[in-house]
Amino acid sequence: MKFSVLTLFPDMFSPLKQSIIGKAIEDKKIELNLINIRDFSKDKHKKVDDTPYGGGAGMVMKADVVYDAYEHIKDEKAKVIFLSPQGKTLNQNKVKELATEEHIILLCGHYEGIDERALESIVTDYVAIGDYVLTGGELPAMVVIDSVSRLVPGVLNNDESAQTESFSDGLLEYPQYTRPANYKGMEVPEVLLSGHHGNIEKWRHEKSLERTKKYRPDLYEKYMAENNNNS
Ligand code: 58G
Repeated sequence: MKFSVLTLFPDMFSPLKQSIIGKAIEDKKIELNLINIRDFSKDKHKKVDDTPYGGGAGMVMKADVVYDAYEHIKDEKAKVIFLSPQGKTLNQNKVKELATEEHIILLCGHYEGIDERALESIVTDYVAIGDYVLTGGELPAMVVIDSVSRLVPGVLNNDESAQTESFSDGLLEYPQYTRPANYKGMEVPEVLLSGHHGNIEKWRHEKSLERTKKYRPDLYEKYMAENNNNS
């Protein structure tokens, strides 16, 4: 899986060089191609933005500079995602769909956004990570890269965990425990020490339902309607 990022701030992506995603890049399970949009400014002052037509506050990224940066990495087969508060909110289903792509291009805006004509010519998908406004698309782009990368085979130690976890069945994850069995008087639930895999699975499913009902009643109702049961 290859990610190409068009950004004015390529250094903001250094956190991805840490931990699991960093290891996946080293192991060539994923590739991260950072393109500095400013390198495509033809202006002697490396200008990338200008004041908005019609007036108003702030600056707008210029269509020609953004388009020329895109042309440098152009790939007809790739999805081009613009991270924007106007996009469709990312969820685990969209993440799964993106994980089947070979090459994803992420376009990050800054200031008041990007000239609409550049967006119309290159963007295939508009994605938001939530209903709030940020100063740039870089943090959302990192969220997309992280969430999609962990579904790429070989990125997690345990590929099974990405499939059996929260949201794969529309429920929240069950609680986890590790040694010691008694921590400050708080015991690990007996069933988890029993070695009875059938009972453990049943207990975990009950806990998932209980948590989902308590913290995400919206997801709980959806699960109950889809699975048509009353447990
Ligand atoms: C309005 C405001 C239009 C993604 C800002 C365009 C990007 C939030 C998200 C922008 C973002 C999100 C400029 C800064 C996009 C541009 C960027 N804010 N919720 N801001 O995913």
